[in-house]
Amino acid sequence: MKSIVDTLYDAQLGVYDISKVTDTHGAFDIPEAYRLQEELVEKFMTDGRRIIGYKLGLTSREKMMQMGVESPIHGVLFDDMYLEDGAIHYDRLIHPKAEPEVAVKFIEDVLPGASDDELKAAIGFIAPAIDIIDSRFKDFKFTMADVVADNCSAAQFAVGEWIPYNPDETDIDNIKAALYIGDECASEGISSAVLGSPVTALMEFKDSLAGSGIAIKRGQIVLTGAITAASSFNKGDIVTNKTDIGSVSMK
Ligand code: OOG
Ligand code: MG
Repeated sequence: MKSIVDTLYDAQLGVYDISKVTDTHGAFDIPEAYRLQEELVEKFMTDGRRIIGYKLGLTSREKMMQMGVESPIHGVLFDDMYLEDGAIHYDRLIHPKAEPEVAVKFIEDVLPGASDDELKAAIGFIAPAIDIIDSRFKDFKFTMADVVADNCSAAQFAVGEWIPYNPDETDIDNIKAALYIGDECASEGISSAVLGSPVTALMEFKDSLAGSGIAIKRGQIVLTGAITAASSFNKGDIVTNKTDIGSVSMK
């Protein structure tokens, strides 16, 4: 029988959906799910993909309710997921959905065990972002262990213009965001929906890495998690996240 990692890897590269691996391979816990994610990430890196940051997921109540899970998760962003020109690669997507998010860019390393203040001081820029999620599981139905092993449904993402972040001045908790599919507003929300503040989500993420030896590196991007529930879209749609700090579109 094919391993969990090979099953997820093949589904992603072959662009087809699969049953939950907790059904086909039996239940496993969250630490094991992160171990599988790491193995999957290593397999992709052997193919030449490069880690450029991380994504946080299920950080808002709306997303937790939509997906039926109850605590935040994290995954890896690769260089070829970044849509610098906003052109969506549909040939790599099974059943994509879009989420309005706030992205941050780090200008200093955040070492394991860093304090909250050190983390804040290491954030150089923030920007509006769209996270395209594409669960490899049928109908986006999964347990927390499944979705963690599947690199948190990571697929592609776009980021708008970066603006400087100042921990004392930037009001990162009150950014209004509205996701448009074409001319239609699919969802709207405010960045405080993400655990009260995207910075809180980042702090929890940093703390969760403490035992793993992984550091956030200078230059890396982190998607801080969906502000609203995710919305489906189709080929040809212009998808836009309109926010108080600017907008970003993809097509
Ligand atoms: C998991 C990924 C969730 C977010 O921002 O909450 C996520 C999923 O819903 O498929 O990216
Ligand atoms: Mg997301």
